[in-house]
Amino acid sequence: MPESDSRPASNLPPLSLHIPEPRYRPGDTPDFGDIVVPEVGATPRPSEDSKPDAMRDMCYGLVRVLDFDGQAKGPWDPKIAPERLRAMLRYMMLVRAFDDRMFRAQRQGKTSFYMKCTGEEATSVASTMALDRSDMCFPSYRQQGILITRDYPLIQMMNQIYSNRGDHLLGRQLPIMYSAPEHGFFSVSGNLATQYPQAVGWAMASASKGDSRIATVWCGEGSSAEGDFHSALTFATVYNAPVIFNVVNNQWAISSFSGFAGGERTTFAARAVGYGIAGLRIDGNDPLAVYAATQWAADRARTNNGPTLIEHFTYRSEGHSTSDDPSAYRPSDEPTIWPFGDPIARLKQHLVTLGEWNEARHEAQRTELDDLVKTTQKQSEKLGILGHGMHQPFETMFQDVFEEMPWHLKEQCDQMLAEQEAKFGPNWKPE
Ligand SMILES: Cc1ncc(C[n+]2csc(CCOP(=O)(O)OP(=O)(O)O)c2C)c(N)n1
Repeated sequence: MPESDSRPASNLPPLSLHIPEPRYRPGDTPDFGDIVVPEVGATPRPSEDSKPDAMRDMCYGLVRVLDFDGQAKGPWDPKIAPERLRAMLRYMMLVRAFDDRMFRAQRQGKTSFYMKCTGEEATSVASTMALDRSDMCFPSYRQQGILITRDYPLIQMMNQIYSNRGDHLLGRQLPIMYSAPEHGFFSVSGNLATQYPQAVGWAMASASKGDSRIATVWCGEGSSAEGDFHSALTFATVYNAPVIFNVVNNQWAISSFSGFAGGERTTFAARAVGYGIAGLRIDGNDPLAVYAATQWAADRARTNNGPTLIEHFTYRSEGHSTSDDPSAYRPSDEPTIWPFGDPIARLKQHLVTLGEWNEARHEAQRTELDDLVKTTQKQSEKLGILGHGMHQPFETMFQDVFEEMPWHLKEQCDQMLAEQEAKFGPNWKPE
């Protein structure tokens, strides 16, 4: 043994590896009593040009505006007019109605796949409402609320989910991987966190062109463990990019609890500290806190004060996707005992407390939105559902791989068309 390695190891304790384990498994009685819930109004609101190191405490606290009695309080209260609060409630309810309907469509075999965002509606709807329409959003697959808040046609979302004749992505993408750049909604990619550095690049381009638009990007807490997350934060801090990073900490990444992404030792907002980026940790089930934090970060970015990372502390109430059964890895009552409640119920209660809403209006709106979703679904289904033909001409499969089709793709396309003709005849078209 070389001299330098000769330290006697005999009386050192054996090393051991820590394997994170969620506290509660199916059959256990979960208890979230130890989650620190600061008083509403107790968290100060620093100015939008604060230095990131003055924001340190914000990364470990929790910005809250709505208390559990439905009152808005404190320096973060964005003081939104009732009309706009009702619009926010309507969008969140529409997202939920849409999710419920599309989930059912998958169970009926009309589409291959769907993902809901139940319980997380505020993290996309309220933040989108705090942005300008021309700001660019880089979503993960769980921010359908952005499209809905920007009044994107529901039928186009459904056509994409059904990969039908009306699908403007021509059936090339997995259901829910929407793309609507003209609505400020960047194409959803299946590869987690790739949108993070892309959003920063977009924000850098905006700044380098002297534009006034900013970028916002979302990922889950699980995805924050990807290398792209690090690249994005590094580029953003180096170039002071006008970007808002949203980490939706819904506690779960499929069956992995947040501890596997580093959540046992620190908060996700605290990742901002090491990069010299402003960090905010907020109650993600409080639509007013989401709105206020986004507005703060947008003002900061727009005035060249740099990027912000917002951790939305929330809970994924349902399965990860239609392919997931959460009862296999967590207690079934966890979503209902989550201490921050439901974002829709909380905004509803706030409006009722203000005297701007009531039970009858709520029920009427729910019925109206269910009907809207149902009617739109019928229209979309006329353009095709799963298993009822291919709906898109086969040759579209070869288009847009490159801007211009190279010779070898043309050759493959011609070969396919010749086989199609031999099999189905010259006038055949997909249903
Ligand atoms: C690079 C990459 N790794 C793994 C996957 C498989 N995958 C899809 S979703 C997911 C969990 C992501 O969890 P989180 O980021 O917390 O977001 P959530 O689904 O909770 O919204 C995983 C591992 C993937 N799509 N891409």
